[in-house]
Amino acid sequence: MASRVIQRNNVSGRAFCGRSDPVVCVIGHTGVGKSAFCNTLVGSKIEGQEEDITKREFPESSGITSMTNDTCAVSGKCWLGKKGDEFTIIDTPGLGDSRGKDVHNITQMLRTLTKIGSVNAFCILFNGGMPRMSDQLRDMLEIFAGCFGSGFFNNAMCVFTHWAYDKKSKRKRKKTQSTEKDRRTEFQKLFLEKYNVKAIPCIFIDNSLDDDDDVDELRALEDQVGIIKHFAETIDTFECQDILAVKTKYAKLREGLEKLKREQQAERQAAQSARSRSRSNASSSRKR
Ligand SMILES: Nc1nc2c(ncn2[C@@H]2O[C@H](COP(=O)(O)OP(=O)(O)O)[C@@H](O)[C@H]2O)c(=O)[nH]1
Ligand SMILES: [Mg+2]
Repeated sequence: MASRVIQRNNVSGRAFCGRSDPVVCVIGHTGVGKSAFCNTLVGSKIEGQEEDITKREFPESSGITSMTNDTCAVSGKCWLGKKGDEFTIIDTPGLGDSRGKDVHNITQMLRTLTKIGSVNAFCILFNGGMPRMSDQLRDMLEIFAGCFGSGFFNNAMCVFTHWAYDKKSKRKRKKTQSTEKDRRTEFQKLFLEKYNVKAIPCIFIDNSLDDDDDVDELRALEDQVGIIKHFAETIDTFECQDILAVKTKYAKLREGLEKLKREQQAERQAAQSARSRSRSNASSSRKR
């Protein structure tokens, strides 16, 4: 059994400052499989340690309500349960939250991301069985681009979950013209038209696989996860420290973001005065 070194961190603290490992942030609609995907990435499921999905490293939902209430980051030293280089995965609450907490969730997500400071890969998740760009996801992408700048899309990739690799599923997809190639063409066109993003990478994942599943299916999953890992390790890090503009149709969200922006400015001013204080202390001690 693969060994794992996972450390759950409280993202409201400063645990991540100065970190240099790749950071993967997972976003998308409630129920698309974000938490399950995080478990796939860390290998929580492959190990089969937690039969109860609500008790996995990233608790998954067994119904339509979201199990993920807070943006939550986990650092570890494994991909797919195999020991390797350090990385951090950020799971986020879903959009279209069944309890109507989208505005709160997005504000909290942006707050956490500005604290963490940088992200390598933003994985935008879709349910591969019925992928669609929901209004909530569209709004969220626009909010992210509005807050962090459209450069955020350079670090984005589309991940399609519920993508079974067994022969029957593959045959069915071929018949219904919903193969990997079809989805890729469709979504790359959509992202190009909507957000001017060229050739966004598209990945296909089956989160339900277990380590006693078919070898070819596990290999297909490994290949796809390998692409994400390579992307996160090689792409220029995206810095999300600065909230740029706060233009959104949600009044409450705008309020929260404006508060966040003021906090950032106050933090920057405090840091600047601390720097000038220490400079003047140093120069007066040199004179003495
Ligand atoms: N068969 C299958 N089930 C999945 C897959 N991804 C997620 N699920 C299941 O879908 C449900 C919702 O997943 P969850 O990760 O909680 O969704 P979230 O709200 O986006 O975090 C859970 O019961 C998962 O076990 C997948 O790729 N294949
Ligand atoms: Mg979740």
